[in-house]
Amino acid sequence: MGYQNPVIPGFYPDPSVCRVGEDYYLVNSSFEYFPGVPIFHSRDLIHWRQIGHCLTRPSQLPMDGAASSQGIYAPTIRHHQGRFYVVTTNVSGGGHFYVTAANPAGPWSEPIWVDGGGIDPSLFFDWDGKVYFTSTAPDGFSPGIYQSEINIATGRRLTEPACIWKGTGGMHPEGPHLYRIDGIYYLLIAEGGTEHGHTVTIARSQGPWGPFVGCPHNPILTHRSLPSPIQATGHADLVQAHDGTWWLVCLGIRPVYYPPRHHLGRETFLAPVTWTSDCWPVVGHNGTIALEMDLPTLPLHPWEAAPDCDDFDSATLGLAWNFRRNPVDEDWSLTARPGWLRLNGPARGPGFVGRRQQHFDCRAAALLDFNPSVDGEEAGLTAIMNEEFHYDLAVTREGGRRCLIFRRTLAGLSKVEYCAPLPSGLVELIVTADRHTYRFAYRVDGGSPVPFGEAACCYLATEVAGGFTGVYLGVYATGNGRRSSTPADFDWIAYTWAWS
Ligand code: 6LW
Repeated sequence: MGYQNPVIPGFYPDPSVCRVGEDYYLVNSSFEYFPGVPIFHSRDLIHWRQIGHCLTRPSQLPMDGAASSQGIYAPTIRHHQGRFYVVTTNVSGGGHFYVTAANPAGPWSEPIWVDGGGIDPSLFFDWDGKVYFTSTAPDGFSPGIYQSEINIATGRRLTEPACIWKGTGGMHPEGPHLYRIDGIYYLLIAEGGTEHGHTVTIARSQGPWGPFVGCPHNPILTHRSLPSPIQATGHADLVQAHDGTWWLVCLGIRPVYYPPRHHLGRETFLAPVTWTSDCWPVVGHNGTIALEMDLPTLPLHPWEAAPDCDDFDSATLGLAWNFRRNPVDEDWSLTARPGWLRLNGPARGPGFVGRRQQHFDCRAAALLDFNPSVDGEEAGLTAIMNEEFHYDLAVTREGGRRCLIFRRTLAGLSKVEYCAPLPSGLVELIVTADRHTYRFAYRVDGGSPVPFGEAACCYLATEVAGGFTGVYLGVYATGNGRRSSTPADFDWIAYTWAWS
């Protein structure tokens, strides 16, 4: 009996969840990655399958010029009168907006914008038909949780933003969600910042505008100062299950080293919630959660495992595959060479297709057909946190010869550690990870893998590289200053893992 945390491993932060009947839907922030806001479906809050993205069109998600860890911040998903609403913030273009859909798998509408700054917007549909928009402080306002009544059809604020709670004194009051439970209004927020001081706090009131009184046992969830393998728990959302039990999703990290360093990003965790006799929530084990949660769950409903390998035989990329920012049509194709992913190395930064590294122990491999005709053209496999921090195993051309390179880029400083001539023909590029090390290798003509470089995971960690995301494993191509004259074709990409 029980389940393992995280319920969605890898870079899936700022989770928000809603229930429709016996179905649960969850969204995460996605920052500079495109498509944006992945959406998951579950029948038991434990097994989640991705069913799509909420932001699949540049008109919904313009990200030109978005820096790493900018773009889409925390979202909230709600369901009201037959429609789904996902509200979020594009900090690189436009600010707060929401999209709606009848089918959570999409298509989702064009954005409906809500003016005013701040981040972490949430929507609450009250019993009297009023709709409230809640977020962190708009620009120029003092820290706290602010709220307006809005016209849900237009996004127009009907009342000026008003501070409804400043929290318990932790820095960065954020991630607000308003609920009406047995006639009482509860306001759940995060405080302390999304690092090791992260906490979840809650307050309640007789009305949606307050005054809100804090829970006597705040913070109701925190791992700060605890010797737990889970740290930075915070940014949560509450949901009542179809059997009447209560649950909470939140983000957390799993550092591998000391001092704490995490490279998989902030992940989605699940905790049971019980209520005290005076109607305050108790999260998990008295305000903490564990990797193994040995307790009664909803009836389990596992999904069929996603395929380990994408052989690019379909007309669209699998849901796990993302671009960095808006893709440019001429940079990639699934039809130019049917059954292959073609990347036409752009002159600017690389054309990239990748997926989150979701497991400490995993292996990614890709079969590449690339015979560069101009020195400097490049295509390969990468483990990347951001443009300044990544490890690459790539085919390039130097001095008129095709060669294989292994390169580390840390703090923007790149060094080719190994370079060796590479005969023409297909080459399989491989990276194998454990908790501490990425080991790169290549294979030609079906031979045994040849080791070709290794690098420490910890130097791609958030504490070193910064930001809000997590490591991606992917393929790329670049002309390094001019568009490649030779396309890079990938026959398949495989990602396999061992739970750890
Ligand atoms: C998000 C804020 C936070 O907007 O980190 O963990 C920010 N919480 O609420 C980016 O994910």
